[in-house]
Amino acid sequence: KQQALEWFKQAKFGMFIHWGLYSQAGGIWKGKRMEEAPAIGPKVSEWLMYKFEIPRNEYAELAKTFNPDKTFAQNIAKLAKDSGMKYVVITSKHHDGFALFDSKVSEFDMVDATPYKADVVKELYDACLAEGLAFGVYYSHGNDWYDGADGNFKNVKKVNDSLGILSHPNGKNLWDPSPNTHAEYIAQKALPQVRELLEALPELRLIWFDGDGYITEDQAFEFYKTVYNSNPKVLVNRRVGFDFGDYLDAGDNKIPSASEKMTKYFETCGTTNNSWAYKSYDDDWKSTKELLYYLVDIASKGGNFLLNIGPDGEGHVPEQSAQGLLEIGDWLKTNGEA
Ligand code: FUL
Repeated sequence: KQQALEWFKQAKFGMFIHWGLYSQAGGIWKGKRMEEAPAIGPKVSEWLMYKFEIPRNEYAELAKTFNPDKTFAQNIAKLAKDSGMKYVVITSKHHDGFALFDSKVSEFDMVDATPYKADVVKELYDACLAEGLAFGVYYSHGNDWYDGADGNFKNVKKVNDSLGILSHPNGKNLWDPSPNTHAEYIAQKALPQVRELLEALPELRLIWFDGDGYITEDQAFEFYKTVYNSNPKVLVNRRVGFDFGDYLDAGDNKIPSASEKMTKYFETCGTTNNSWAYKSYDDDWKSTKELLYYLVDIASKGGNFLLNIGPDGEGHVPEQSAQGLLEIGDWLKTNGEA
C-alpha cells in the first residue's frame, strides 16, 4: 500500500469520468429538466433515475439505445494525457446500477444490454495503459437503485469517518425498490462485481467507492478486504466507509482549508460545470484560470485534483470542458514539473 500511495502522491492530477445511461438524457426526461423534477436530492444529471422516480424497467430501456462512438476510449485517454493528467477514474457502476463492464452476475451491463456489446471499461483501461496513464474505477457500492432494494438506510445510524460526515436519508429507491434485500445485493452483486473488476484489470490502481452512507461497518471492511486480498496495490478512497480508506477527500468540490487537519493523504474531486455527468443545458463552465487555481491550491496543500468530465451519450466530451483541460495541459508543460 505504501508504494501505491507513493505513486498516487506523485500523480497529483487525474481525470474523473461520469458516464453511463443517464448521459444520453443529459438531464432531461420526457421534456422536463432536472430542476423541474419532483423528488428532492441533487440536480446532478447522473441522479436522473432518482429525481424523476423512473421505474427500473423503464430506466433500463435507455440501454437499448446506448451505442457510443467506438473511438471513445482512445479519445478520452488522449485527452487525459494531453491535459497533463496522470490517472483516469471512470464510473464503472453509478447509483443507477448499470455496469459499463462485462459482468457475469448482472445482465444490466454494457455487454448484455446495449447494442455496443463490448466492455468499455476494459477498452478505456487498455487505451490508458497505452498512453502511460494509471487507471482506476469509481464503483457505487452502497447505493444501487436497480438492485439494492431501499438502500438499507434505516440500518445505518451514522457514518463514522474522520471527517464526521453524517449520512442523509435521501438517495434510496423508494418508488420501485428491487425485491431483494440490500444485504443480498451486497453479497450477490456488489462484492462479486468488485472482484470481477479486480480480475479483469490486473493493473488497476484504485477503486473509488461511493455510497458509504448506506452500508454497515462490517460491509465497509468486507469491501476493503476484498480489494486487498485480490490486489494489495489497489488504493481505496475514504468513501469505502468507516475510515477504512487509504486516502481522504474533503467532499465533492471541497478543498480543505489550510488549517484543516487531514489525517491521511487527500484528493479533491471537482466538476467543470455544475454536474458530474453530461447535462445538455448546463453551460456554466469554470474558466481555465479558476481550474488552475484549484489545481495549484490543492497541490500546495499536498493533495491530488481529480477533475471531472461528463461525455454525452455518444461518448463525446463537451467542447468547452475539453478546451479547458487542454489549456491546463499547456500551462503544465510550461510551469509544471512533469
Ligand atoms: C456523489 C454522487 O452521489 C455523485 O453523483 C457523484 O458521483 C459524486 C462524485 O459523488 O456522492
